[in-house]
Amino acid sequence: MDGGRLVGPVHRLSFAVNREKMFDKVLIANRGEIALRVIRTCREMGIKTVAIYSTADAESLHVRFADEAVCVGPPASKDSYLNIPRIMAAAEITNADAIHPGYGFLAENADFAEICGEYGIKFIGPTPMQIRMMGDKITAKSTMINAGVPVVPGSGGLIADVKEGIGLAKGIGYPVIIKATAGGGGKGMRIIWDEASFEGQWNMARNEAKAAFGNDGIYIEKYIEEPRHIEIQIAGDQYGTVCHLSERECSIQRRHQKLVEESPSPFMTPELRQKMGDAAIKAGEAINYEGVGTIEFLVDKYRNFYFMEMNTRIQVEHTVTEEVIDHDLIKEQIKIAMGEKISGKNYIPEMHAIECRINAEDVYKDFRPSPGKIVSLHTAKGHGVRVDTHVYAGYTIPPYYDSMIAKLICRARTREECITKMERALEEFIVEGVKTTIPFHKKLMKDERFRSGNFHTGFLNDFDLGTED
Ligand code: MV4
Repeated sequence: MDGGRLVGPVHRLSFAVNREKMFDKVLIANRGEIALRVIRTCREMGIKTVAIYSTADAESLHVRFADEAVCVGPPASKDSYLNIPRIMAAAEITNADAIHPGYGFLAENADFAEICGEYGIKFIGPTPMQIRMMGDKITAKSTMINAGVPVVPGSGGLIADVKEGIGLAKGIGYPVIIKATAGGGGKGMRIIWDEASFEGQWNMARNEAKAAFGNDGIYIEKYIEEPRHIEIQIAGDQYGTVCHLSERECSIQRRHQKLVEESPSPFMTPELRQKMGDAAIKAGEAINYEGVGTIEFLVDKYRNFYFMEMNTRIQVEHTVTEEVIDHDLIKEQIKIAMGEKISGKNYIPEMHAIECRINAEDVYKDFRPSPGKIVSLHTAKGHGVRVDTHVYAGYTIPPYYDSMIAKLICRARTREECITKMERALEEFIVEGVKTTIPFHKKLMKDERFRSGNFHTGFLNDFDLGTED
């Protein structure tokens, strides 16, 4: 298919009037493990699936396991997984009623969600307006303030110039952090420790934001030192009901890339969960949130918590929540998109789950990507072990996309048992042909600090990997 050219939207009746609520066919606008993850749930729900793929992914399992597959272009993401006209053409020719965007790529692209609507294709996720509001961090923050959700003290809006910034920082008190309103996930942030370095950092932040997002709007906040990153999973239906599905501890990350997530958080207490859960529900209710989403919080050592940002998509780490509450979150997403009501009840973890992200990276070479052919593979198995992956022995990991090749998730009754199980699972997880993050995870599981549960987002800054054995 040469894609590219579009013949205006085909006006179908809105799907709610046009047919039974049930989707007949879903196109998955993604690749890798998440594409496969969505296909699996669709099959269990009796929904046909359409995979899209780039020429680099012809041998990927998501292509094989879908009912149909459409090649949408060459390897570069902008020409394939981000190419909206080609994806819409694929949905049109296969007659898909809905599109699941997965995570990354177009999952938080409000224009894409809007175009789906114009084509009479249901975007499985929030409305374009909800994506836009949460995508702009200043708008998101002011929405949360109005909803009564605690936020980090800060400028409360865009800052016009250095002088205003310096004045505000004085009021807030150093250290402060500069963030880009179009940023998120750590991009375009700078910490400022004193007034002397304000102007330099300000200029750098502005230029970075302009270059990265084409938007140089920035704001400042009090810098919270040594925070934990704890997020609350929420779900909202089309009728305004919002519930929460408990927390995930996501403080184990390196350069803003999460490596390990777990639920419950070892720092959580029933009181804190109640408060953070209430705040997350208020956040969702404030925008009538439709779909599954995540409210990210910074939590300080006194268990004060502050709204950081909202992710309006399914996340990589949704699996740990699935394991501890025993629900399929992709199924929930699809049911919500089909117009089903949710019960409105909240969930608390009944088990402990940990996810280790297995990336094709050389941890001894600064986590440099290690694409190439997987010569042999033995994934972990056994009681309480789950592996979500699109790879197999003989598969070649292409160099064009992110390096995550598998998620290893263990579940047990207690955190201690879960760590023990993870150690066992990591030992039997063998990947030959490419380097992976498995050696990192093995060391982490033995680390006393990790095992104690007493860590924050800076933990990996001084984590000693030792030498390669
Ligand atoms: C902060 C912060 C401290 N104080 N904001 C990083 C990702 C982006 N979502 C916001 N981030 C942070 N915002 C204030 N006011 C520290 C971080 C931060 C961080 C947050 C979560 C997980 C890892 C992190 C690593 C470094 C900094």
